[in-house]
Amino acid sequence: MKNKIRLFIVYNLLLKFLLISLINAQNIFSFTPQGFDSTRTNIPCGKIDTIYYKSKTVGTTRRAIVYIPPEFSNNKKYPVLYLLHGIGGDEFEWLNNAKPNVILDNLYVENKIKPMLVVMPNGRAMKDDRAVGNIFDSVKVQAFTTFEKDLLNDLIPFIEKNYPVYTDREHRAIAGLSMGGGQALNFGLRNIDKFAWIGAFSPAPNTKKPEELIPNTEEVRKKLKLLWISCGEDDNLIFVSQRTHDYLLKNDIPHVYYMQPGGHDFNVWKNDLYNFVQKLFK
Ligand code: FER
Repeated sequence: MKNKIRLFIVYNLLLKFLLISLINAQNIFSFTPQGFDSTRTNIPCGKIDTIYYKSKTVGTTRRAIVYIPPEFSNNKKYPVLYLLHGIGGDEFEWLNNAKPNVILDNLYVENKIKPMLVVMPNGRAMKDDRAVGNIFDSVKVQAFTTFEKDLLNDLIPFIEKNYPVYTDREHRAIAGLSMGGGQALNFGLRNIDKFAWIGAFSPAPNTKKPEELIPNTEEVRKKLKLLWISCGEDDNLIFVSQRTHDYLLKNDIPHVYYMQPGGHDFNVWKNDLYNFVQKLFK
């Protein structure tokens, strides 16, 4: 009899462990459900602002897109996600290809995200920042590096002056796709006093080499709230994610490493956005 009870307890514990693992795994590895990016009627909707800010870095007035969450109020304060585009994109790339406003509106109505502003800038910090001609031209690629200054010294101060947002690191996130993923890692990890949440979706070879990217392993281990690296399994750039992940593992730095089916495209990045924003500011 005693043995039977013992067996019963062990069996139950095992079952519980299995269920918890399954739920946890699903938390990270859940593919977008049907309708996640379909416009719903009769739900509160966010709004899209187009803003223009003076850039001392570039010497021009630059444009960015801002998603304002549903039920926005000037009497509240909001956290901010800075969401960056890829090498062939500009400030409209996310909006035109991923419907981030619809994805976030749907998550908000289901109580799955904190209300947040999403700022989508142009990460090619040069006078002519259009994605025309040879987008791999070294001057244009260099402009993705210059954007760190524009972001920190021009855009973030503009947002914080013109919107009711929190200004501490724990209420500021940076993420991006491909070149923007490299920027999110390079800028976020170098300015850990400014960003507590970092997401790299299929980061490109502009991502610094691991030793250069994270010389301060102890600080990163202690201070980061979320470090998210993901990539499509069939993406040619997967070596960038892999080498960064290996270094993080070796140095015991907690992070999400999310390999998903797919290539270098918006199916992957929409799935990233859907999952990443649910983890922010919580
Ligand atoms: C490269 C390959 C791809 C590179 C950048 C990319 C700077 C960027 C791709 C993208 O943003 O989609 O060698 O070098």
